Amino acid sequence: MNRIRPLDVLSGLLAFALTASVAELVAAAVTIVSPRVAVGDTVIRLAPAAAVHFATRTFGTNDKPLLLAVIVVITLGFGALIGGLARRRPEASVAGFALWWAVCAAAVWADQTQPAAAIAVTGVAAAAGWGALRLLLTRAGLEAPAESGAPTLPGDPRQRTPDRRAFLGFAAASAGASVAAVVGARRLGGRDVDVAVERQTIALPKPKNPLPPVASSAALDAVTGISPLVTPNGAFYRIDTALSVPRVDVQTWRLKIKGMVEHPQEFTYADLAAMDAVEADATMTCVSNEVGDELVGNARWLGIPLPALLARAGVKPGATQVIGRSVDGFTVGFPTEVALDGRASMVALGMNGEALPAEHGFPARLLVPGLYGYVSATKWLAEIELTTLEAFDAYWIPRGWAKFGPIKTQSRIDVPIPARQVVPGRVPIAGVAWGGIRSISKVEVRVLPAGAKDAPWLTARLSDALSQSTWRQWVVDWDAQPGEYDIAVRATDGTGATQTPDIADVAPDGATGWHTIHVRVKA
Ligand SMILES: Nc1nc2c(c(=O)[nH]1)N[C@H]1C(S)=C(S)[C@@H](COP(=O)(O)O)O[C@H]1N2
Ligand SMILES: [Mo]
Repeated sequence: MNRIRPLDVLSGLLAFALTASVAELVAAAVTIVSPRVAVGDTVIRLAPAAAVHFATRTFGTNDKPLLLAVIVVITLGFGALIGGLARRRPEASVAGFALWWAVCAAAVWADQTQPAAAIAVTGVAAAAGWGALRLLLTRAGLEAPAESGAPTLPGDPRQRTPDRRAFLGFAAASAGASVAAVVGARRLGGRDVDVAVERQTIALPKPKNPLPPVASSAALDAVTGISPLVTPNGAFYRIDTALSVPRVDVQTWRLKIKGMVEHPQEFTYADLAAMDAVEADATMTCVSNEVGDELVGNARWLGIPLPALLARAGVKPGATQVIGRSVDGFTVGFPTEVALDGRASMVALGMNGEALPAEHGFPARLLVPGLYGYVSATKWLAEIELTTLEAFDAYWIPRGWAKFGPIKTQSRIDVPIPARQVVPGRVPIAGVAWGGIRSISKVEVRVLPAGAKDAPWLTARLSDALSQSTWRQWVVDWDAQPGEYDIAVRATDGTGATQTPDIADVAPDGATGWHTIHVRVKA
């Protein structure tokens, strides 16, 4: 019983093939570097410079593919070895997969400094391969036929001889799964796109209506702790369902306009950039923003007006809904009439003077001022589809959120910070307030001493309204005396409607209530 059985060798090879391909697929799905590539990078990094030079000279630009091919061959050879040993030394198979896991996880980790993803992705792949090996070995005859002693009876579990049919079935399934995983990994595509480079090299269109730079006199940015009037891109909140940020290749990216239109359209990035672009200041916020929370930001957007794009396509009568679909399948939907009512709806390409950051939808996203993001702001936009309101519910609608999502008027206190003690004296109470496309006409603050029933509402000083669709900063100078206070804020929008004190949960259509904080002023 010392001979190595070919079926075991084949099992090991197939199991490691599965491990390697599952690793490719999962890595592509979460857009981290594939273990194969990471190991290749590590080899290149660790190899003596002379060896790298030799390889490049000898194999030319094929050195990388060759290295990757060598890694595959070594992996499969290692698998064959482990398979051959597994029957007599079951611990060898565990050790083999553990070794593969350790090497690949370390290489991915070193490449991307994402330890959790590195360990998880390679761990899943190793587990899949190990499971496959167990299944295959069982079909190849897990128990050795009894060598000595009493002859086994038919039906004795030890009498398992290879069940070649079952083995072949499992072997084919394993090989098929490997091929499917590799194909899937390829199709997930875009893996090698470096958005950072694309963003730098892309030419943003020049706006037809360049807005003047935001004057420092327009803002209350000097108030310590207040949200800046324009949120820097790096500080802009991020909300999406994407497990990892889609990396879109702007060269192959297309924006389609389809559905109930006379002339379906397909634009390249260059096509869009050649159209008349506009700038608009708009505040965006998430329907799941709790009262006083931070899922809100204000930016200067640059893009192609949605009405112009829809006019090119020719919206058919009865097309009451616009759907925005992203490269990863996420959808939003909003009424066509909202897109055309004069607000600055656009396919945005730029944010605060830069190409959209990857996290915020590079290369293009929808922006519809006055609507919550979940019904309007598709990032990594791939398609605009015209349909009816009845025919389609976008991503979040069946999940318990309202079909229509106009932004509710809200205000937030940024300072003072409740957890910190306040020193007596002049203390600014300040924050931001927003009202969808209705702007903000007034913000009031009430400082209620502990135990008091009522206190006057103090009118806050406001920053300029950059547009009807942006938030305004506000500040009240408070002469803080020792004691405890509940400070509340309420905003009135441009229509004269004041925020309701009634508390509503974020679901289904946005939170209401006055943001109130409790502060202690030192004695
Ligand atoms: N592709 C895609 N776009 C999306 C989402 C998403 O999950 N996927 N989430 C939306 C939601 S709920 C909000 S609030 C905004 C947030 O945009 P931001 O991350 O740029 O702030 O994006 C919207 N666009
Ligand atoms: Mo959202």
